[in-house]
Amino acid sequence: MYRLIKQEGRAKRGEFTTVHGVIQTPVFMNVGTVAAIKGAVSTADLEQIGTQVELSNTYHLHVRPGDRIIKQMGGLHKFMSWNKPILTDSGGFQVFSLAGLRKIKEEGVTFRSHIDGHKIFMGPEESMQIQSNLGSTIAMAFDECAPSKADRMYVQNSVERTTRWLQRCQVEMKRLNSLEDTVNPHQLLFGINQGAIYEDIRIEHAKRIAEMDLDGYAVGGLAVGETHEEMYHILDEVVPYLPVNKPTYLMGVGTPANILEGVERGVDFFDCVYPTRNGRHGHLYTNHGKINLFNAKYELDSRPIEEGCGCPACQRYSRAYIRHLLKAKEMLGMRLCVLHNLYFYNTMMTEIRDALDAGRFAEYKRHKLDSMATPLE
Ligand code: PRF
Ligand code: ZN
Repeated sequence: MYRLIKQEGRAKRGEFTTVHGVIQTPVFMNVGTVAAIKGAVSTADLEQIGTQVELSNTYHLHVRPGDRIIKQMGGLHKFMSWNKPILTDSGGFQVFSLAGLRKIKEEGVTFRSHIDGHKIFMGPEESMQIQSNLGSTIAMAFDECAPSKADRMYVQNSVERTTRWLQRCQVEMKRLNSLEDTVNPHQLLFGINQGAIYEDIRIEHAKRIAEMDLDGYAVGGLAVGETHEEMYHILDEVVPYLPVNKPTYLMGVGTPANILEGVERGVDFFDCVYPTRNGRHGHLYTNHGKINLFNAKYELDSRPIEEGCGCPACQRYSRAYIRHLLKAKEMLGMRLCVLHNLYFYNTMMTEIRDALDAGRFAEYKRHKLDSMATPLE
């Protein structure tokens, strides 16, 4: 149940109530693809750094350890000991981006496991069944994310099939939620808008799915090779056709700047591997831009990653020490960097919500972008 608390231009400040708790939006979901946040970050850590929603992947968990095992263990929440909301991506995107040799048909997609190469079939029903076994709070529709360079004819056909898949997802999710031994009988379903960078295809598709009364709407197929300006333009064109009284989710986006631009255009949910992936490589987000701890200039730097940061890394450790850990390939180095980056993202989202509450988002956005573009040293 989504409640629109406040709007500033198109930017939305919302509250999404689920069986696993309330999500304050705009929100950044912390990515734990295989039910683990990369960088040895535990669910206890997530609670400490202000994570509201964890995101896992249908495809990965189906391949290993298997969704049936997770169901037998009482569902994903119990399995990973996380009692707040979880969103699962449908497998659509991962099948197209990861898995080898694939064949797309009306029924679904046949592909090979990236673990052991065995053949797997996944269609809308299979994706819903797997997500139902996981018992996530929010399931994503099974879609095709067309390549950014796909021609118009390909995208048109692909989007039409994605719409038919969405109808099948909705029917199957309804059936699964009514079964007696369902892990989470209140599982929600979000639809996904596609259409590459063809505005008219995007808008037609947005209108179609908006009529379907889903629990939320994602904009997929962006951040796949188009320019930032193209992405912002598509959001300008498409978000107005998605229901304002439902959450909007921009999949796989992005940098802090991308998120600020997304919020301005009406997005509620974001997710991205940047804070975890960059953290593992010693790339850290600060209010004065990104820093790379491998840089020699931090060898004797006794300051925390960021002065005034409340994260577990900055509360105790110096840049010099964390740099040493990274260079020594100690797991603690990666862990501290990932904790800082996730804390940075989560804290930015809190600031965004506070700014929206105060009717000062435009001002906040300008200051944050200015500050991030101005290095300290
Ligand atoms: N579809 C799905 N998951 C996604 C995407 C998509 O288009 C993207 C695109 N950035 C990220 N994750 N199902
Ligand atoms: Zn910090």
